[in-house]
Amino acid sequence: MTTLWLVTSRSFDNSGMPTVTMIGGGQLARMTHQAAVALGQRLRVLAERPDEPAAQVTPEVVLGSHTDLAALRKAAVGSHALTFDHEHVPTEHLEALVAEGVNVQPPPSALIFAQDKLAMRTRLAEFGAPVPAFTAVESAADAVGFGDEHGWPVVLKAVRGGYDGRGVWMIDDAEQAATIAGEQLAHGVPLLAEQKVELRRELSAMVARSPFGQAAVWPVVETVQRDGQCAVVIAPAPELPEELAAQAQSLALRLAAELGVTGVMAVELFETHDGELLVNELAMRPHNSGHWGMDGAVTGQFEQHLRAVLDYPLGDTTPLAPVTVMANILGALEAPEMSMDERLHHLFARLPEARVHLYGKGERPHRKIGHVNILGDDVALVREKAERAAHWMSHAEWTDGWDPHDEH
Ligand code: AIR
Repeated sequence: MTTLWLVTSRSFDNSGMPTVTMIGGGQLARMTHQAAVALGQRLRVLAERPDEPAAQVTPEVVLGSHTDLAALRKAAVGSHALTFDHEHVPTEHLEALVAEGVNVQPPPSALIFAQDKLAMRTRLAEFGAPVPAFTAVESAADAVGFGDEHGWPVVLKAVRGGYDGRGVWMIDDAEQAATIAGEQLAHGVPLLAEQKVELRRELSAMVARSPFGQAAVWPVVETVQRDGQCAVVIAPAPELPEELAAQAQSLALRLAAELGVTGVMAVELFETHDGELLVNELAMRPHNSGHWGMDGAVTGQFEQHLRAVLDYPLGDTTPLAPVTVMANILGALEAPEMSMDERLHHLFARLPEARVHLYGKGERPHRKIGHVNILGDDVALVREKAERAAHWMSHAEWTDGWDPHDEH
C-alpha cells in the first residue's frame, strides 16, 4: 500500500524568516506578497475565496470571512504580525486578538480612525488638523439642518465601510438630503454630513511608521479621480509649492505619530483654490496613491509596509525619476473580445518601458484590475503614455487611433 503524504508549503518553512498575516485577499495583499517574496518572508492571507488576487499566488491561504473571529484566529496562529488589505474587520474582533497576544499592526486603537470616518473627523478636529466642516447625522433633520447652515450641496457619507465612491452621496438640496439620509438610517447605516469642498485637486501624502517610532514619507502625489474613483496618480504632484508639500508631509507624519499608526498610511487631502489643505480620508494600509512607488521609488509601499509592521528599519523613499505616472486599468463597461494576454503583447510591443501590474481579477465595469507605471522627465508626456497604456489594457483600443493589426 502506498501512503500519500500531503506536503504543504509550510513543511518547507524552516528559514526562520517571519510570516505576516494579511486580512483580505485583494490586490493589495497580492502585491504585499510580491514584496514579501523578495525579503524571504511569507505572507499568509485570510481570503473569502480561493480565486481572490492574493489567494491565487500565496501558498498560505486561510479561507474565511474577516467578520468571523474563529477565521481571524486561525489566520493569526504563529504569525509575527497581523495586518490588513482593507479596513473592514470589526474592532471588537481585533481587540480580542490583541488580548490573546496577536501582534496586530496597526493596532485597533489607531485603525479605528481609518474605519470610522466620524471618529476620524472628530479626533482630527480636536488636535487642530484641517478638516471640512462636518456633523454626525442621526436623523434626516440633521442632514437638512447641516445643509441649510453650510450651504448646498453637501456630502453624505456612511461612517463605515465605503470605498471607491461607495457609501458617498452628493446631496443637492434639502429634499434629497431627507430622502437619502432617511433611507440609509432606516437600513441602519450610521452617517455623517460634510461640507462639499471647492477643490483645486486631490493630493495624497503617504507615510510609514514602525512600532519603534521611525517614520518615512514619500513625495506628495496628485490623485486624479474619475467617477469617485482614483484613475491616475502623478508623483510628485506637479507644480505643488514646496511649502505646501512640506506642510502635507509634516501633517502626515504628525498624524501617524499622534494616532499611533504603524505600517503605511495614506492621508488623502483636498487642495483648495486658496492653497489650503484639508484632510479627506485616512487609509492605514497600502493605498492606490502609493502604487507608483513599486517602480518609481527606491522603496515602494508594499515592502515599506512589511518593514514597518515587522519593526525593521524603514527604506529610502527617494523617487527614481523626475516623474512617475500610475494609471489604473479599470474594467470596461463591456470586456473586450481580445484576451488580456494579447493586449499585454501589444502593449509591450508599443511601450516597452511600461511597467505593468495585473491583479488576476475578473473584468467587471470600473473594477480596478491592474495598473501601469511609466517613469520619465516630462509630466504631460509621461501621463499621456500611462493613460494610453491603461486605456488600451482596459478597452483594447488605442486612444490615438493606432491599429495594432495595421502595417506601421
Ligand atoms: N482595496 C481595499 N480598500 C480599497 C481598495 N482598493 C483593495 C483591497 C481589496 C480589494 O481592493 O486589496 O481586497 C477589493 O477589490 P474589489 O474589486 O474586489 O472590490
